[in-house]
Amino acid sequence: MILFFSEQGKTIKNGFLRSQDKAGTKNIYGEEQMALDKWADDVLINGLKKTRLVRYIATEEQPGIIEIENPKNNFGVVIDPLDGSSLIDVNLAVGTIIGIYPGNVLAPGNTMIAAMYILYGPLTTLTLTTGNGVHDFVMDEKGVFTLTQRDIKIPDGKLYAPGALRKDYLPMHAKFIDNLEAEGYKLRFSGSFVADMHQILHKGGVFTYPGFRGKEKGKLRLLFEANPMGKIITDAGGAISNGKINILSVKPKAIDDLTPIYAGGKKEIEMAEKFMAQ
Ligand code: AFP
Repeated sequence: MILFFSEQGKTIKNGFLRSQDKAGTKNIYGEEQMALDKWADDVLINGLKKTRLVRYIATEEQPGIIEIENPKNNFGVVIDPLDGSSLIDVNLAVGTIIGIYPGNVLAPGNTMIAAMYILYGPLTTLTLTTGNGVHDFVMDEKGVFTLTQRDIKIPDGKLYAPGALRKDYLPMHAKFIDNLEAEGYKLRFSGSFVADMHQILHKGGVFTYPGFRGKEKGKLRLLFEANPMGKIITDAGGAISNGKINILSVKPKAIDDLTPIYAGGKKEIEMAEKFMAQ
């Protein structure tokens, strides 16, 4: 992990300073890549290759699963190197999401042994679970992380972070959102899944990027976004659903699978499933 922050003596801040441009290439979802997306991808992949600590690496920026030669362990890692990269040029918080499996990454999320995200905001923070609670760390100027909050549990709260355009909502989802609004939930959506989920984790409520008209599977990625975040929110006493079932029980078919997401407090996820079943 520290590699990501200190590659060639440069911190992540220097990475942000160095490049805020488009890379001129597209990822497997057809989305334009930022130079920083590619930089973060390279740093993480090369760092993992050097350590040989894992066998499989899949990232949001790569077309296939990378298998490392002569690995020391059988672990598989899924990485969204820079989540929320459309916010880089406006200096809003973005993140890195990582999930670790005991073996190949094309497995249900509930087989993950650890998950974490890093949030690059005014502070760089790390939120981590290895199955024994969710813990927050803050990074100092040397790249060293110090524990700031142990065993985080999602509180009751009334925030909602709704992705997609309202005009494209499916009818059941529209009713769910109407219900949240009627119950007094406050809107908080930045366009960075990591930043939005971090807020939900600490203040309570629900994040959703639903399936919508023309894209019934939604926009977010099962392997790189939903599953690691799903493990974190679940280990913090919350839940994650695709509107019908727990996302963590879904067996991925391919690394680029998409999924509708409802993630947050148990109460809100039960409410979402109730509305989506109508
Ligand atoms: P990137 O990782 O490609 O920047 O995508 C960000 C994201 O997957 C997620 O972080 C946001 O919640 C979502 O997209 C925002 O999507 P919209 O731009 O459609 O609001």
